[in-house]
Amino acid sequence: MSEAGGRGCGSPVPQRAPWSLVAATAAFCLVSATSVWTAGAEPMSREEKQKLGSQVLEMFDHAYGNYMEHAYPADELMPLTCRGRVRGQEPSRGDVDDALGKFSLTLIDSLDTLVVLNKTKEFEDAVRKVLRDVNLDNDVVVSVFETNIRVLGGLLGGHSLAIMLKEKGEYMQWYNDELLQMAKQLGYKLLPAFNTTSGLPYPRINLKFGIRKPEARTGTETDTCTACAGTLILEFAALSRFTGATIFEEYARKALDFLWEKRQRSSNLVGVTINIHTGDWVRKDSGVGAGIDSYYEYLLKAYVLLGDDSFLERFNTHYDAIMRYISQPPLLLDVHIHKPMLNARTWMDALLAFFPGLQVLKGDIRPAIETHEMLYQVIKKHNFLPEAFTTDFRVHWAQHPLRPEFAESTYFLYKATGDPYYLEVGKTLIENLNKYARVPCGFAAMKDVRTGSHEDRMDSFFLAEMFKYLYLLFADKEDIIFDIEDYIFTTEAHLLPLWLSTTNQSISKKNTTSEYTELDDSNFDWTCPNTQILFPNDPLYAQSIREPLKNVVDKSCPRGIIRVEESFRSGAKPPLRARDFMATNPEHLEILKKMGAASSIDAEDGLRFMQEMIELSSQQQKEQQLPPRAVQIVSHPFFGRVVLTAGPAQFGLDLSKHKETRGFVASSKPYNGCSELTNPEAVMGKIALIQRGQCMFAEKARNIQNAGAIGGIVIDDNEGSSSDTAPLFQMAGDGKDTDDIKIPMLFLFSKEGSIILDAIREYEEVEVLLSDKAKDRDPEMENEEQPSSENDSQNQSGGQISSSSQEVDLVDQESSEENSLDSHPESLSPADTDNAASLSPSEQTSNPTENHETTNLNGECTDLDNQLQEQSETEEDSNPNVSWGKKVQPIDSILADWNEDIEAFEMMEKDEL
Ligand code: DMJ
Repeated sequence: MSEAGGRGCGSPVPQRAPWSLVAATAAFCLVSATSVWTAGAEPMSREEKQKLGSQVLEMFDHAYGNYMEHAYPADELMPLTCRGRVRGQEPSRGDVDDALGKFSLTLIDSLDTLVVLNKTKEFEDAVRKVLRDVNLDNDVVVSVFETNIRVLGGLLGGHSLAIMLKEKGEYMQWYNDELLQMAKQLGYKLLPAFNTTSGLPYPRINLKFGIRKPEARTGTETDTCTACAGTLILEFAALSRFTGATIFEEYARKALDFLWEKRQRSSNLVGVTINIHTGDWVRKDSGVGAGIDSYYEYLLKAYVLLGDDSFLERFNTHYDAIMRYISQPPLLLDVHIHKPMLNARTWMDALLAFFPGLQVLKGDIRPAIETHEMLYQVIKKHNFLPEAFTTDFRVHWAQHPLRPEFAESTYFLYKATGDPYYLEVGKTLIENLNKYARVPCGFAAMKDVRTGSHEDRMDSFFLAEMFKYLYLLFADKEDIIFDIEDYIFTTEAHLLPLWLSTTNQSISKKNTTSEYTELDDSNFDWTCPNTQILFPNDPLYAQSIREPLKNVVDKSCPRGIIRVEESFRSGAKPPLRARDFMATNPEHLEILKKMGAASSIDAEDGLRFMQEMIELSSQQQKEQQLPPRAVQIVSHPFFGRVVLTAGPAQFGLDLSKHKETRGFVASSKPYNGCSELTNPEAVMGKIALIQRGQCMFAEKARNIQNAGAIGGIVIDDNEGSSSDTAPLFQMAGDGKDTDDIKIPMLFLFSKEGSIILDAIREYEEVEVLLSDKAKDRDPEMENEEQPSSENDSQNQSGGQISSSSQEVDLVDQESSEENSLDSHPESLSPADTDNAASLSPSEQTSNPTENHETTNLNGECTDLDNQLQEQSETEEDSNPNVSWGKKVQPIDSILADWNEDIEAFEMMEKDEL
């Protein structure tokens, strides 16, 4: 047990915290909650927990084994193409690639997971490989934040457990702090990033050349995110305390001090991005998700690890502000730092799913249960948490890169409440991962949770965090070979020992500013909440908090309604919302004129209105586009596990309205499909593969249809193109009547197309399913050891166009005659790949009220909600295009008129900062 300083549990004497509770659950203010929970969900038997634990181990082996076999020493596994992702050899994905430093990222990030999962032998091998193979001196520009949390954190977590094992006397007897030496080398490589007047680090650094040298190719950036600058203290302090080199902790403290200084003084919130030279907030919106998340996490955990009260003071100040402005239970909504009553967005991002876990650490269980339950409802609807979802729980960004935050919060809530409900939640996560993300070569990120399509990506945090939290959720004390309660989890779930708090702590108070020692701390929580209050003599307490939220996703109300309702009830007229605006309504025009001119409240309404208009406009544009489709490979050895993101066509069979089309694939001759096929016998009754280019998409469709094909897949001729890096588009017609095209047509980028072409080369017969949403894999599918014969496939119901109805959805298209001379003469329009607003027509009509209802905690909509709902439904139902036109048209002119107001508003913001 550690002797860490600071005040924690155990009021009234400010005694040492019972740190054994601190790390394991990271719940420093919680009693072991198994003693708290006494009833509610059915308890899970030890056998069932062990079964689930073994399942997690098997899944880890599948992910780690495939990485080691197909990708190592590359940074990451590409699980669809079964190879390593080497930076520079794949098309750039932008910022995401800044995590890749050619330093075997996944191996380093997995080190301490191996020990937690009791794979000590594999850990020993992995450490040897890191020492033998990893080079930290590559000429590559990496993210300082990602390198810190994943690589420095990974090396330190590995070192922490290596010395623990060595001390136990069986494994790692040869170990001589080699990982720590590597960590120190890496620490020194990151230090030049801090060479700014503010002390905030540059966001990127060249591992070989640093920042300044011309060869560095970085150092011109002016902005960084708050989390990027504020998520260093745990790793840097650990490095200082392990090695005695104080400089790392000093630099990390200085960056934190600067961020604290720059907090917006009246709201006590921080923005998302900050200028590293001037300290001005660049993005003044504030939430607990992307861009800020781990800044808050590290303030509280720095207090836990380092025992420095100033970190707790800062955390509590921010937490108070978060709960006052951002928390709108069960939602956590971004606001403006200087106008914190003004929502900055109408959607939430997936990263905020860590927050309930942090609230457990803080000891604030009720809102943690609420937010977690809301997130779980979203997951139950989409199988995974989409990267972003709206306040009425529609998908906003449809990807899901297998993020671990929700599993993390589930684990901490289970530790805090002991409620077996959270074990059932964990079981669902395991099932969904196996059912929807597992592919023959690992686990693939979801490209689109709505279609079930995959991305060729398995991020290292999946191994660093997901398996750790899932395993620990089901593990009993005796299932782990060391006492996890002696450690704290970093944001990447790396383990740092709590005894560091008393080691080499000479510098811990050096850089404290005078200001926060003068703060009135009478409002700060120094002691833990009373469990009698947390669980007030009611064993069903947690359940009673969750219960009213059970239908929150299915019966959701228009966004932002809570605050509108509040003002309505208080007698004030509700502000004009963008979605309700009608340019023909004189009252609306009058309100518009007033906005920004009369009072600050009007100005707030004006700013919100403008934001909503912009969002609405882009949403509406996307709503007119078709959502992406899925090509699922169902034959051996894929059995439906690989799902490729495909672009839809504006002609042919509409897969969102008809059953999927299933069939074997065959290449057409000529491959471009621009003339009558010379191999009709090969494509007859099959899904024809055609190369993009040389003629219109519709022409290709007609040629393969005439040859007897039951569907078509157009494969991009731009080598290397991929839906990971290029926006998907829908194939438009040729400007003529396309009613004659009855078969479904989908588009695949070159990389996704080659997965099918490679499969043909290897397995000859490849069967696919074309659909709007991947079909659930069932055991039957996987039991089909051999692909069925060609004739069989034609006899299957799915082997033909599946529906008797031959209606084709006509989309108003513009003729693109001039395009026909181009090498890509097809008519293109962007497809909605990432915005939930474009639900498929079937989704839009299956539950017409779904997107407009909201619910109070009793699951009922209020009168106001219904009025708004009716209004918006009438407008949309009558004629969507007309209503779009009416709303979209005036935006530009309105914005132009408002330029002055915006400038005035910005001046106001500046003055207040
Ligand atoms: C992880 O790398 C870390 O948890 C980080 O703080 C943000 N989230 C990713 C995984 O989603």
